[in-house]
Parts: sequence; C-alpha cells; structure tokens
Amino acid sequence: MAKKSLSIKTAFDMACDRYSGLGVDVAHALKSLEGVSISLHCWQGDDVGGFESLSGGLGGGLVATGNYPGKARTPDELRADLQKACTLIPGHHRLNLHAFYGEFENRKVDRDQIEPRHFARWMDWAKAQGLGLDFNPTCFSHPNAADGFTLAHEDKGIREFWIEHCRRSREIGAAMGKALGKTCVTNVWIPDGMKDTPADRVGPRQRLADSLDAVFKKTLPARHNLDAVEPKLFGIGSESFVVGSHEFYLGYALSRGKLLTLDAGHYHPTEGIADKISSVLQFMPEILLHVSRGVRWDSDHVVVLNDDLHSIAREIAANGFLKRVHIGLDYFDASINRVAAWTVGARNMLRAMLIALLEPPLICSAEAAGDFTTRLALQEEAKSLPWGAIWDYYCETKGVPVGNRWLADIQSYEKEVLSKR
Ligand code: RNT
Ligand code: ZN
Repeated sequence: MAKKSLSIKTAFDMACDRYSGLGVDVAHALKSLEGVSISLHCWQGDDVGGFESLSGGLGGGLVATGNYPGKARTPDELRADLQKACTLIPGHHRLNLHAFYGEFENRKVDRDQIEPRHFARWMDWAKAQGLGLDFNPTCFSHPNAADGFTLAHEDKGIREFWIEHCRRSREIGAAMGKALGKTCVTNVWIPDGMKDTPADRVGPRQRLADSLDAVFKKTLPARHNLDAVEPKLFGIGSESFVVGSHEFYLGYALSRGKLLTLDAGHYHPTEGIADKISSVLQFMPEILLHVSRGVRWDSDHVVVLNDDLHSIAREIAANGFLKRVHIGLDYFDASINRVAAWTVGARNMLRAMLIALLEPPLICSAEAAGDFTTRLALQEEAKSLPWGAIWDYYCETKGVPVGNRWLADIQSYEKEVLSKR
C-alpha cells in the first residue's frame, strides 16, 4: 500500500518548529512576503513586439530568440495570458507596460502623440485585477531610433521627438498612478551607443543630460509617478560605447533626485547587482530592480533560483529595504511557453525573497560578535532548511497551485487557448 504523503500543513508545522529553534519567526516572514509586489514585464508575453501598426520589428539591440507558438497578438490576448499567470503566482503584483503596448485602434499614433487615453483599457483592467501599473517610454523599434541614437542624437529634431515621447510617458505614468491609487514607476531606458570606438564620448553625454533635463522639467506628484533611469555597460550594436553608462546615470540620478535602475544583465558577465543595493541606497531613497539573467551576455534569460537571485533577495530582506526597492522582472524568452516564463520567474523571485526572509538571525549576531566561523557554518546550514514546506503552505493559503501543479494549468491553457492562435 502506498504511503500517504504528509499533508502540506503537517510539513509546514514541522518546518516552523525547525525555524523557531533557530529564532526565525515564520509568521512574520510570511507577512513580509505578502507585501512583496513584483512588477511583471508585459514584454515577455509577445517577445517585445508591442501593438503599434507602425512597428517594424525589434530594435535597439534587444533580441528575443525562439519561435514557440502562441504569443499574444493583441492587447486582449496579452491581458488574458497575464491573468492566467496571475492565478499561478501568490500575492498582489503589478504590471510593467511599455509605451508601444498602447491601444491605438488601428490608427497610426506616433510615439510623440501618445496619451493616457491610449492606455485607458489597461488601467481599467489593472484596476479590476487589483494590479498596480508601471510604465516605460519605448525608445527603440522605431525609424527615429534606427541609427541607434534617441535622446542623445545629434539631430535636434530627433532628440525633440524622443523628449516629447518621454515627457508624455511620464504623464501616462502619473495618470496610471492616479487612476489606480498606486504609485507608478516610469523607467527610462534608451539604446544610444556605438558599435565601435567613438571619437567623441562627451557630446552624446552632454546631449543626453540636456535631453533628460527637458524630459523631467515638469514636476509630477511623487505619489502618482516616480522616475527611474536605467544604465547599461554594453549592448548588441553598442559594444564599445553606451551613452547612458553606469557612472552617467548614477551621477544623473543622484543629482536630479531620480531612482536608479539596476538591471542584473547590464554589467560585466560575472558582476552581480546584489552588492550594489546597499551602496546606492546610502545616497538615494529608492531604486528599481530589473531582475534578469544574463548567460554570457545580456541575454535576458528567465530568472532561475540561482546564487545571484538569492543574493539580491537577501540584501533586500536582511537590510529591511522592502519599501525602498521596487522589484521588476526583465527578460524575454521566445523559446518556451510565455505564460510559464512569467510564472517561473515571478515564483522564483518570491521564493528567493521567502528564503531571505527566513534567514536565521544567528548569522548576523555571529558576525557582530566577530565569529566568522559560526557565520560561515550557519550560512551553509541555512541552505538546507525546509523553506519548501513554508512556500507550499504559502501557495496553498493564497489559493495558487502548490509545487509543480501550476504546470498542468499552463498545459491546459496552452491546449485550449494558446495553440489556437
Ligand atoms: C534593455 C533594458 C530595458 C529593456 C526593456 C524592454 O537592455 O534592460 O529595460 O529590456 O525596457
Ligand atoms: Zn532592464
């Protein structure tokens, strides 16, 4: 006769005993986890395509590889897919929209003409779903970005086009924040850079600083919209020079009171962002994270539960930065089921946060006492603590599938919905 498996609650109770023996308050950790809100990036759902009639393919050095069937072709399809993902991810989260996902009713509405009304259905839907919204100007996949320059372009007319786009994007972000009663973070990332060694690194950076100042000239209520700027080390087609480099945007964000965005894929391949969190938060109140996974380059693979993710979550949890760090996902894998890609990445981010929130306080006290042997020993022992039982219980109490059961939901959604596209 097959042995009856332990119930989720029994396993949870046993895990709680184990944790309380180490001074960990599991109930408190779960309460904190409930407050963790992840911004799901809409662009995983359609391989960064957007819904403009004028869009002529992905640009700006962004590459989505794979041709898995069933990608969202319309805003309604994208919303349906996101809604499915949300039934599989415990907690209350957000949606991160790019400007070219507006609903333009088959009309050509160029980027310098977008308005909040083009996002009215997204706002209504988000409200009905209880989701917050975040926003991004889309400074790529457009004829005015075809030569790889936008806000730093040497042509004044092109710069002004993108300035107007970014200004309007902030207004849309503020409209979203106001409509939902949840602050929107509007993140500016631009692709500007050069494939080969530039002769002039100064001119483009001066132009970018000036353009950004024009974009941010109007003060918007911080309770509706927060501005973030996203640096990068290199990109495809901008291998030798990125105008908006790390030092550029660190200086810009600090001097202008903006949030800095740390994208896990935007550094040297072995450089992580975890250590940067406590550094930049010494000098600015809040930051935005783009949690991603580079494989050999800024390849934007689906986020997995690896050491990088553990360290990011640990730095947020251990230092009480949950209110100061906005967490967003940023990857796009077109070779697997896209709803699964969201689900895997978001559940992993939450699992990493849970593990971090369950860290035994003895680790910090050992360090404070100068006992680095105990610190190391406990850090390693903590890796095999039964957090899985706590996670399963959390999923069950939040009404989402436990363990890999969510995969069956995705498979039937693929059969019934995605495969018919
Ligand atoms: C690009 C940046 C940026 C984009 C999205 C689509 O390197 O990471 O955040 O991925 O805006
Ligand atoms: Zn990013």
